[in-house]
Formats: sequence, structure tokens, C-alpha cells
Amino acid sequence: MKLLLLLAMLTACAAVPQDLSGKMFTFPQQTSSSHVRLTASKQNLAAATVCHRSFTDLRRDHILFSLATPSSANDFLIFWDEANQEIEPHIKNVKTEYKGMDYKNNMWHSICTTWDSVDGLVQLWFDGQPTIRKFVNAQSSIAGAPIIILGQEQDSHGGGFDMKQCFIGMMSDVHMWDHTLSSCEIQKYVDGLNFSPGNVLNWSELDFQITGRVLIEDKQKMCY
Ligand SMILES: *[C@@H]1O[C@H](CO)[C@@H](O)[C@H](O)[C@H]1NC(C)=O
Ligand SMILES: [Ca+2]
Repeated sequence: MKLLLLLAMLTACAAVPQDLSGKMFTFPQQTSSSHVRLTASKQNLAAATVCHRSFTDLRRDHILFSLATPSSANDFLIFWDEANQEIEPHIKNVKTEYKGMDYKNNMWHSICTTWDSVDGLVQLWFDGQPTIRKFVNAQSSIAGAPIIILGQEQDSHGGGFDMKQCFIGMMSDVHMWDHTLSSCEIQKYVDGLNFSPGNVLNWSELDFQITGRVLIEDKQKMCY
């Protein structure tokens, strides 16, 4: 009986993965709490690619993607630094800086970040344009239980949110792979063509949990 009850509770709590194709998360206000937590289907990543699309009018620092493990709050993190006008991938707590991106307000931008622990190289693709491949001293796997959050930046494993770094706007097409994608695969993602979805995070089968005011809405398309 107790076991049945426990099973029933577990089923109620377990999020059913959803196909978010054509949808977006809307983060409509500044808070230090509203966020989406994503469940990864794999742990211990020796390499990774993370792609996402975002739309904002923020003119301050903000988070785009935050993956923390118990040993490192910035295990895989994508951050916009307003003062330095740069996108900063942090891998295993090591920061890389990419300047010169045309990160305009009020339009969709797709950002893909690849990293491999074997060569320690990071590369960012901004709206499909590659940046240089940079060495980061991050040559071991991302290990331990990951907590992946959209909308807030983790200063600790699952917490330490700062209202002044939260994301406000819309996010869509979040995928994560356990390997680096080729430039062709990234181009297909950017163009919204038939690409192979993420095997760590799959937007078409996303396991997630919303806290606070985050909405799932249809992506607004251009009419022709
Ligand atoms: C992603 O989700 C789609 C839709 O459920 C599924 O067909 C596909 O196999 C998934 N891909 C991966 C790599 O999990
Ligand atoms: Ca912070």
C-alpha cells in the first residue's frame, strides 16, 4: 500500500516530456525566482554542444543558459556581459570572452557553443557565424548531477539567483548534445532545417519544470 502511494506520488511529480516544437518560453518580468529547470537525459559529458534561440531587450548582464554541478556552479554557462559587450561561455568555471557579436535588441539570435575536453577548445556560433576556437583550461568531464536552468543564473547548485542577471524575453529551441556538432549540423540548426535533435536536451521531447511566471507560448511567426 505504502509502495503504491509512493509510486503514485512519484508519477505525479515526474514531468512528462513535452514536444515544444513551434513554442517558446516567455519570461515576462524581472524576478529572482522565475525559471525553467530542464532535466538532462545524460550525465558526465566529455564534450558538449548547447544551442538556443533568444529574444530580449535587456541592456544589462543576463544569463542565457546555466548548468551547475555540485562541484561547480558555472560548469556550462552562457552569459551576456553588458559592460564588456561580449558573450561569455563559462566551461568548468573557466570563462571565455567573445566580443564583436551583433547582439541586437528585439530580434531572435541563435547561439551555439561547442566544447571538447580532449582538446579543451571552445567555439561559439552566433547567428550561424563561427568565432575563433579558443583553448580553455577545462579538460575534464562535466561530472556530477547537473542542474540546468533557463531564466536565472546559478551561483550555487540550483540556487543563488540574482534578479539583475535574470533573463527577460523569449527563449526557444534549446538543445544540448554530448558531442561537438559539425559546422554543417550547426548551420542546419540555425536555419531550422532538419537537424538531429539534442541527445542531452531535446526541445521536441523536453523534460522540464516551471517555477514562477514563465509561459509556454506559440512562437510568433512572420506573415507573408
Ligand atoms: C527528440 O525528440 C523527438 C520527438 O519525440 C524524437 O523523435 C527524437 O528521437 C528525439 N531525439 C533524441 C536524440 O532523443
Ligand atoms: Ca550570479
